[in-house]
Amino acid sequence: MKVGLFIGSESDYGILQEALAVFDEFGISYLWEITSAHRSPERTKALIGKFEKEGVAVFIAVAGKAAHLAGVVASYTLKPVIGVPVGGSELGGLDALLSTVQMPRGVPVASMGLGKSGAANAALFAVHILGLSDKDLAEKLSGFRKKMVDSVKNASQKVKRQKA
Ligand code: RP5
Repeated sequence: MKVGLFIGSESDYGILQEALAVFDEFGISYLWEITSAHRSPERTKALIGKFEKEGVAVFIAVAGKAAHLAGVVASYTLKPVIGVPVGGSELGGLDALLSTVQMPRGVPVASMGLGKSGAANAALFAVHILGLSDKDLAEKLSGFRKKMVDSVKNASQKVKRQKA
């Protein structure tokens, strides 16, 4: 099973990379394209169908400003859709956050937080979804969590040493 990712503009590429790095770490295949809910609506619709035919089980849509990409993707697919709002607009990303999260009842989007950590969390959330039907992946996730605990402990010890 693959993950399909869309970014609304070339300017979102730096955010996309955060998600791709997570998939590389977990050995998950993905497809990605630049397409916009507003600038290329027909292309967006066609790509959703193409990605589904190619085995995409979860979609991630990354967009800024009036960020309708995730919502539009959700309107064309029954696969789960995760939205990542992008900051940096004149409104500081609040526009993208609200556009992504405030979906009308009936067409859900799982909205993450803004920007790079939102993209990394979107990828991890996709791993959690895929892990429901893939034992090896679920074990990898468990290993990832254990490593995180170790890194928190190490940070605590390091800072205590430095401040002693
Ligand atoms: C959105 O508008 C894109 O997702 C991007 O985050 C934002 C700005 O796009 P550009 O003007 O940089 O192409 O559609």
